[in-house]
Amino acid sequence: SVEASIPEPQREAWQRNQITGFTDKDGFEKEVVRHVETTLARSMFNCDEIAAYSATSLAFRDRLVTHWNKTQQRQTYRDTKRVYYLSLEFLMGRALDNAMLNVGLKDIAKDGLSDLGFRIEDVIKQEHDAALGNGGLGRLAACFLDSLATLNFPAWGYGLRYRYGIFKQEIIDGYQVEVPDYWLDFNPWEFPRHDVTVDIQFFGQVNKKTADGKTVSVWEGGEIVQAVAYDVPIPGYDTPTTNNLRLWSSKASGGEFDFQKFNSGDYESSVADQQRAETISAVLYPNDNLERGKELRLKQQYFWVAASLYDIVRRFKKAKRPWREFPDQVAIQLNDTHPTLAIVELQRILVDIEGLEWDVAWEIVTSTFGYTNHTVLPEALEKWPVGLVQHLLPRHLQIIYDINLYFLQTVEKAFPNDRDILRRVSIIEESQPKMVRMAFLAIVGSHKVNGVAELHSDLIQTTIFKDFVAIYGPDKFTNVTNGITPRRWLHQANPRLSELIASKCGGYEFLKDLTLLSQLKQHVDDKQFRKEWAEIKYANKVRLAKHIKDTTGVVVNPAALFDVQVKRIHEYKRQQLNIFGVIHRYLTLKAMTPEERKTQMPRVSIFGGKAAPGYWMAKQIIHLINSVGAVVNKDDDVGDLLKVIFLEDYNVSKAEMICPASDISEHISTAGTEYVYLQLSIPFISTSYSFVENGGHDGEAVTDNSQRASGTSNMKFVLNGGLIIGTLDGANIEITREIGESNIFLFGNLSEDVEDLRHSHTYGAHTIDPDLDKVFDEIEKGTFGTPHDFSAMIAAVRQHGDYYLVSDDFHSYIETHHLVDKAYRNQDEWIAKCIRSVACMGFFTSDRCINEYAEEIWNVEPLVVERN
Ligand code: IMP
Ligand code: B1N
Repeated sequence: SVEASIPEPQREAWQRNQITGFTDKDGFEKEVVRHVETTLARSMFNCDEIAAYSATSLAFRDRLVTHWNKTQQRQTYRDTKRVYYLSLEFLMGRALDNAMLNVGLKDIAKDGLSDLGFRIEDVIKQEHDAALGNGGLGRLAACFLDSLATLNFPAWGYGLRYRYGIFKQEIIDGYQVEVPDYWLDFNPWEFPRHDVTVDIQFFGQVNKKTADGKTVSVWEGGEIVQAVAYDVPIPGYDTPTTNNLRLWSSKASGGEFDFQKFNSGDYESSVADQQRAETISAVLYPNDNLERGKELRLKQQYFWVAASLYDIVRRFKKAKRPWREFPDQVAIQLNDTHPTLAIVELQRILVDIEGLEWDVAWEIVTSTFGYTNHTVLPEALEKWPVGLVQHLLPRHLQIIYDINLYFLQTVEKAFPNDRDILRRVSIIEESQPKMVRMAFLAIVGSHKVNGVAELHSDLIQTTIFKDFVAIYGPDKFTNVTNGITPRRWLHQANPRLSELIASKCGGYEFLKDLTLLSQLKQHVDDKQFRKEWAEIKYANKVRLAKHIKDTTGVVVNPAALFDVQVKRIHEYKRQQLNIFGVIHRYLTLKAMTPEERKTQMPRVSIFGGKAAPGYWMAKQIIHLINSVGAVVNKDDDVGDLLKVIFLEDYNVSKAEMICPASDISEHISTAGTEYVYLQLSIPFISTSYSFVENGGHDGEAVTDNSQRASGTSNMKFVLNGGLIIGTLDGANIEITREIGESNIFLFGNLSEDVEDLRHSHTYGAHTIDPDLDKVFDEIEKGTFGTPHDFSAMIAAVRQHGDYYLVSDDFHSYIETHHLVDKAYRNQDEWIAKCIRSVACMGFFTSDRCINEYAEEIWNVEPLVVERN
């Protein structure tokens, strides 16, 4: 056993000195003071809030490390199957608050910090978000880590340790300005593992060598970059299980620069080599749902995948099991196609390095991997030019060709009379230049493929992956509807609501079993309960109003209806529809008499989100929102009746403040496309809607129909007692199924009409909605600044076919907002709707997702670590 390897007296000495960690306020304070004085070398005379944050984090980190070690030892000792979640993005947000809540010692920390002269809220705010992701995909990975640990699964995340996460957004004169996010100045949550390094090879050539009568391919030459591991502990909620997120950082191999060059006086190029190596993990690509085919991106992918696999294989080999047991010990999940090279790399390790037969190796590989697809839009699917892969990874390209060859042979056998299917499903697209289709490679190399919402999973099986369903049968394809962690998105973000819910649901068990929320239904008619619920919402709005005042200078009335749209800025997400709607509201208010105005419902329209730096139209949308705000917010005619706010630098920690403060949130992307048409009946929705896949547009502008995939912020808003206005899209549909049609504001053209509508825009006279026309006229009059600044947004609707159907949906959007205003007047009924909705949100916990993955895809069991 593990213990027996250490001699008795030594073991005793270790055990005698075991670190137990603080359990009460005095213990906590001692640890904080010790860290302030020794680790930080400061004192009570110069302990500011940042120092208090650092010392508190270090105190909690120490506790986590003890559990982390035990968890890892236990997993190694039990030799159970582990899950490895490979994601190029982990949008973690802040760690301290989460650690305090998950460990269950936040109250102790609060009292202890107060003794030492600090308010815990102020201390928490000092932390810089870990923003290693763009949006939904990265945040999903973070929620999954939380659930994996909470449910006691032996699981590791593997990612890249970007020096710069997603940029910080500043709004200057109404425009987005990107500022680098250097977040690593002081990060108490990571442990550099300078002893855990992997040499990663790039470029070079492949040579055939014969040894013992066997010919093997040897990849030689090229350059080596070193991967260094940084570990981040991931605490589960109310469990000692603490998993690991391992992030790789790149470094010139050998650690230093090339001394030969240095000695010969070639300083600059030796420094350049060093910098080139470090460039690999320097920066997160800031595009959401867009692959731009940059060589550095492919380098990032291989660097991260190769280091992770080396680590996984090394760990497997420690137990000295036969190779065929690899899939019994290891499940690897590919978060989108970004880590698809892992399939090729494992095959290379098994065949070239470990000397396994191709077929034996391939069986192991395909049993190990699972692939999650997050988007159906063909243009958004990752493809790499064959020439680039050849240049960077010559051996991998050969293996890809072999994988493809064997795959196409089996297809040919199964479909002997169908030549065209071979062209359609080939991993190599015969285009100019030839391309490697990563999604197809991911499907062929995995045993399961899943989509992220029911509709989305149906869609991939009937459209983009249809041929693969015919080839492999339907069982290879499945659905795991996305979810969110209720620990961060309810308990941490909205502690008072969490407490109120706990008082009605038999304590905090619901945080581990979210279906327990259904007990709230019994209390919908409880007047006192509703009153408390409303008070909490109001307090959350006051908190957001204060933030708005502090950051924008605009005073908003917390009693107004808060209408929120926060997400990445994309034309398909239609922030432009929202702001045109706001202008329409403004014009309507302006046209009213003071008497009429008195009858209107006050509104605060809140926007937030980043535009990809190269996405010009998205940046114009941000500019219009700010320009409208500048005019409306100082117009005394409307006063409190309308305020327009753009919140700078939307990120995870801001989302935690915004979600609990929304009355209504907007999830309003277009339904429609030119080339794929689907008719699906949705039994629980009374009107017969149908669905059309989104797509077809010019490269840079939008390559995202992700809302059709799932969308996860909608879940966060509803879980926090807000209602939503939305189109029938991804998870909106399942939310409707759970909470009922009467608790959601659905609008928009039925997608069966979309094709015709688009067609008429292009070929007929496109009649713009008269109200929208007025909005455009007002913009063109210069009411909101230089009209030229917004001419492209208007032209997109008037002249360029209105691809996103802004005009077609405008009327129904405005009408639905009237319904929202009307419903909000009846506060009692509104609150009842909110409570009923929350009661039905149990399905959307990421715990449910993880259990489904574990059972259907990974075949792993939880491993409970004993408490001490
Ligand atoms: P790795 O699997 O070698 O990367 O180790 C991961 C973590 O598991 C280590 O940091 C240890 O905490 C733990 N661990 C690894 N090997 C052993 C072992 O043989 N006995 C106990 N714990 C181990
Ligand atoms: O993944 C989320 C979904 O909830 C969203 O609907 C979807 O938009 C999002 C390439 C992506 N799909 N594809 C991406 C991100 C970055 C990148 O470089 C693609 N993100 C999604 C979670 O399932």
